[in-house]
Amino acid sequence: MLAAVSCVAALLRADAASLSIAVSDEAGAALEHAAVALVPVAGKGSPQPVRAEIVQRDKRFIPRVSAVPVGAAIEFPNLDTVRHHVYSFSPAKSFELKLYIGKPAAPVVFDKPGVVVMGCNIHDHMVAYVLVADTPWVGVSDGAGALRLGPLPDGDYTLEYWHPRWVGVSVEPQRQTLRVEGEARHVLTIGERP
Ligand SMILES: [Cu+2]
Repeated sequence: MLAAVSCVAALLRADAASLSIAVSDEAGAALEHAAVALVPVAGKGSPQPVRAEIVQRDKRFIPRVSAVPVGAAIEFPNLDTVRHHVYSFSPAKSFELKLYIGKPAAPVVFDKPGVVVMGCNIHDHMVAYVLVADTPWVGVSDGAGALRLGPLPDGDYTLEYWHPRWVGVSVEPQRQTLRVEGEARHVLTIGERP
């Protein structure tokens, strides 16, 4: 019985940490739409394949910014009554979903890390961004500039991040290393340039 209890305690400890991130611009204003991933320094994050969705509605991609683990299968349902033609030329994922309405037959699998920029061939203003990272711990900052990753083990991590402010400047995620222990907090400042 004692052994069982200590085993449960060890399991809880192994995944007891979390990281809360506050994202702001250089003036200190909360910044929405920062894509963030926390990649373990030792070994891989071993992400499980996940499913996600980027909807087209009112000639916009929703969400505009996503963060997913490597291997994620993303559906692109078109809820508009006009056809869209979704494409990307990004090295991390080059693909094309030719003119369609409704849901394409197969999701698009994002199998390489990096930032993927997507557009619509018909509507030039439509654009969406996906940060793909080799870890299960990913997120996007909300309207208050906040996001929380976890539960995850204590340890050393590389924080990868990218923001649409950098469109036209860089589509490379920026990186910094940090140690996460317990309920950790981190302030991330994103300027006009990486
Ligand atoms: Cu379109």
